[in-house]
Amino acid sequence: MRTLVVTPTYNEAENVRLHVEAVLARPAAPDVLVVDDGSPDGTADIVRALAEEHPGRVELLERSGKLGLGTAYVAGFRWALAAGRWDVIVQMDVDGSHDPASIDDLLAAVEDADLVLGSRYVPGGAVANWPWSRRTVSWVGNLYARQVLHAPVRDLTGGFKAWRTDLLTRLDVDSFEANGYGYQIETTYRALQAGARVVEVPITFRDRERGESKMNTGIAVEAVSAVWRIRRTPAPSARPVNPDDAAGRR
Ligand SMILES: Nc1nc2c(ncn2[C@@H]2O[C@H](COP(=O)(O)OP(=O)(O)OP(=O)(O)O)[C@@H](O)[C@H]2O)c(=O)[nH]1
Ligand SMILES: [Mg+2]
Repeated sequence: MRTLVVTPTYNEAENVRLHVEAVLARPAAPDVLVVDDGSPDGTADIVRALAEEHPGRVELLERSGKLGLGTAYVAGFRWALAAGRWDVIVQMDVDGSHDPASIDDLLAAVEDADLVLGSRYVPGGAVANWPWSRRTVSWVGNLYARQVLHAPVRDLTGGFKAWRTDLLTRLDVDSFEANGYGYQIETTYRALQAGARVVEVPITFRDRERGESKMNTGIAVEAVSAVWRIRRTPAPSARPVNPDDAAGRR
């Protein structure tokens, strides 16, 4: 399966080279797309150098300013679907929290699934070196979202996932609205609504060791109300389609 790993970055100059080289070295030989939001620390320059070192395997999508993780993924997915070169798209963070070695497990599972979630909360999954405060927020947030949405998955807020590109096409990535943690919840929920085969594989999540976290209380609070909006919004296939919109988007 031809695979692309999409990673959004904002001020990740200390992490991006390590991440890209580790991804390229996986046995499946994935390509990499970095979606950078004009990082002032020169993250994009490092990606440009990597693209020269690995011709045809490293792509950079630049946006003008920090516009949020959710819209970065939408832009990256849209770009990848338009290019049409990949069967599977993996999304993951750049900061070492998602171990590139786990890409192998996600890809093995996506042979028989449409969406694979790297999951901290199934047997074998774990969270390493997170303070109890973040563990609690994550655990409670997951429980809350799972209950409100009646979603039969253990890790709804994780950001390490492998998508079959045909599922993303079916879901219409432009319909994704949430931006922070809500984005992870929304996209997995849309897949469930669409009847996709969603599978969880265990991962160990590690706290970042370099660079600064972009997570803040506002992002967590946004997710609390986002869950209710996500529940109210019908599945993409059930929404009326304006033919003009649809033509303009593709
Ligand atoms: N392009 C882009 N990337 C972002 C933005 N916000 C965060 N990211 C990236 O998204 C990924 C996750 O962000 P983090 O800051 O690690 O957030 P987190 O993993 O929830 O929080 P920590 O565990 O504290 O690191 C990282 O690769 C970030 O560089 C943004 O606004 N635009
Ligand atoms: Mg992180």
